[in-house]
Amino acid sequence: MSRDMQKARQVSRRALLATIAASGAALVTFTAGQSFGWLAPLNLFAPRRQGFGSQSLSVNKTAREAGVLAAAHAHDWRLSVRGPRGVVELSRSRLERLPQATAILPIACVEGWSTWAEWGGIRMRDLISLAGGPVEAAVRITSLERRGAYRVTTMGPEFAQDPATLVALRLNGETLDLDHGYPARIIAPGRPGVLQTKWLTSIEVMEA
Ligand SMILES: Nc1nc2c(c(=O)[nH]1)N[C@H]1C(S)=C(S)[C@@H](COP(=O)(O)O)O[C@H]1N2
Ligand SMILES: [Mo]
Repeated sequence: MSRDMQKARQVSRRALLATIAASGAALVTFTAGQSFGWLAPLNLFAPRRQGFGSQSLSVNKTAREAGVLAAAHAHDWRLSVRGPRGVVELSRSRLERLPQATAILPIACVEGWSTWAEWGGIRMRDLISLAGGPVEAAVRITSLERRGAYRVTTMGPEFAQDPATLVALRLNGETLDLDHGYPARIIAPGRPGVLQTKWLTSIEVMEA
C-alpha cells in the first residue's frame, strides 16, 4: 500500500472516530436534559410530589385523585372529535389504527420539575382534518375529570398544527398508563404542563 493511501485510511478512520465521539457527546447532552428525573428523589425540584411516578415520569395528579379511574377504564370510552363534518367517535383501538407519530418532548410543571419522554400517538392536525376542520382552527379540549381548573382548555392553531402536537396513546414505547392520562392525553411542544391535558374525552374544532 502506498504511503498516501495509508494516510488516507488513517484520516478517514480518524474522521469516523470523531463522528462516534460526537454522537456520544450528543447522547450525554440529551441524557443530561433528563437529570431532573434523577434529582427528583432529592426533592429539590418538586416540593409537593417528587420524581418517580409511574413509567419513571413525574405525575402531577393521579387518576385516582382526579376521580377518573372508572371513566378512563370504561370499555365504551370514546374520544369524540367534533368539527364541521360532524362528530367522530374514536375508540382507543380505532385511534391506534390511525397514522401514528412520535415526538420527544418535555412536560414542564410550574411546581418546578421537567421530564422528557418519547410520546406516540395521532397528530392533532390529522384529527382536525378528519373532522373537516381548517388549518386555522383552534380546538377546545375536554378531560374526563369532572372538576378542576384544567378540565377544559383551548389550543390555538400555532400549537394545533404543529406536527409534534399529539393526542398521545403511548409513553416511551408503552401504553400510556392511567396516571399519565390513559386512554389518551395531549402533548404539545412549548406549552406549560397545566395545558398538557390528561384523560381526554373530547376535542372540538372551534369556529374561527
Ligand atoms: N385533566 C388533567 N390534566 C392534567 C392535569 C390535571 O390536573 N388534570 N395536570 C396537568 C399538570 S399541572 C401537569 S404538570 C401535567 C403532568 O403530567 P404527568 O402527570 O403525566 O407528568 O399534566 C397536566 N394535565
Ligand atoms: Mo403542572
